[in-house]
Order: sequence, then structure tokens, then C-alpha cells
Amino acid sequence: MDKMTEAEAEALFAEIDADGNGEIKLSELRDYGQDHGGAVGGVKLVDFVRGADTNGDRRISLTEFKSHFA
Ligand SMILES: [Ca+2]
Ligand SMILES: [Ca+2]
Repeated sequence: MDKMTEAEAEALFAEIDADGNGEIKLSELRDYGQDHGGAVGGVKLVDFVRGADTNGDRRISLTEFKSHFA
């Protein structure tokens, strides 16, 4: 997929992080995916989590998100 700018990645992160706590959890991803065809930035959710969650806590921090997308 195409890389985003850092600002675009931050905007997308904020959109997915529904409760605004600075971490994306699986339920937030699922809710987002339901409105966006099961994909985030063109990446399937399961692959997204596997790729972006580098420390394995099953939540995506903004740092992880940006290092994955931007
Ligand atoms: Ca959250
Ligand atoms: Ca993580």
C-alpha cells in the first residue's frame, strides 16, 4: 500500500480511536472496519493488527500506528 504522511496517519488514528485514549483496541478496529469494508487503509484488519502491533499487546499505539503507516 501507499505510505501516508505523518499527519494523515495521525488523522486516521484519531478516526479509529473512538474513545480517544491514544490506543486502538480490537473492538475499535472492528467498529471502524464495519463501516469501511473490513479494511483499514486498504489493509485487512487481521493483517493490520498482525503487522502494526509490534509489542504484541493487541493494541495499536500511535507510535506503532505511525511506524506502520507513515
Ligand atoms: Ca481507544
Ligand atoms: Ca501494541
